[in-house]
Amino acid sequence: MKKTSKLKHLIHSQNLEFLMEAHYGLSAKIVEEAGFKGIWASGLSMTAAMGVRDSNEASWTQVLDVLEFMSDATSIPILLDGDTGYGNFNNARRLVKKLEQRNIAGVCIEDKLFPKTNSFLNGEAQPLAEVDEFCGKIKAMKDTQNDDDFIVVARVEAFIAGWGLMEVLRRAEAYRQAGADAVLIHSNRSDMTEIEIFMNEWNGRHPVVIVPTKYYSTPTKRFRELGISVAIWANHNLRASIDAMQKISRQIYQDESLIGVEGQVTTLEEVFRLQRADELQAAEMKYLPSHENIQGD
Ligand code: SPV
Ligand code: MG
Repeated sequence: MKKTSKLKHLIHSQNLEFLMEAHYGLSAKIVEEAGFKGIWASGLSMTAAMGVRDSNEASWTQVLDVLEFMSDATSIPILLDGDTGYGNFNNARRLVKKLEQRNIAGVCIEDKLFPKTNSFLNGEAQPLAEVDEFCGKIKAMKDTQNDDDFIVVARVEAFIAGWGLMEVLRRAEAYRQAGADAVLIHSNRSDMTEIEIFMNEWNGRHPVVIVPTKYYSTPTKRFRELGISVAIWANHNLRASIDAMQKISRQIYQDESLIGVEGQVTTLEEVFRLQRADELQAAEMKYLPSHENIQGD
């Protein structure tokens, strides 16, 4: 099945489904091996891994380069966190074209202004896009896609910006009518109350995606009860790897030795396995001239 169709199935499945964050080829592969059916290419995580801020400091083509490695390394679909679409409708539709060329299954755009800032940084101070302008962007993206199953998710930032339920509903409905395949309702509260009141009013109109980073203590069964389609674990590979890298760097710095760490880190054999070194060895046997043949020339 095409990656786009796989993501479409996830979004329309009757069960709660999950996307797990990855931020480069290796982490994408690790997500697939863990059993996940899809990947969230997180803007926060990809930019943090590049050493820059989540404020469009990385150009969209630099993001595309990372995505290409992620896509090549995996067979499960990737949903790109496409920020605001990196400009107006024209930039966003060109993004769709380039994503399809790289076999990325879908993109999520948020109704903020370029350059954006992460929702958890001073969220209420962030201006939102005009609804009509954002709807035009969604339409342009849907009109541009070649593959009918390519997914566009519209992310509503009105709760984050402090606008309240009526504005969230107005925007979600407008984005649904503009052709978005799902709406992502974001909240920075530590409980799920905003999502709950939205789901009650929304009444199953269209698939809903959530990012429970801040309300992490809510049991997953509550997402199911509310009829959420997809939950995104948005940044946990990044955060786990930061912790691991900080610990190992500090220890090696202090010890000036590897004696104490060898047993704590992944073996080189595991690194080679993840890189599929065996496939290259087999290919060399098949395609490189053998030593005897070279000598015989
Ligand atoms: C991301 O992962 O970059 C997201 C989700 O956009 S959040 O950080 O919660 O805004
Ligand atoms: Mg983001």
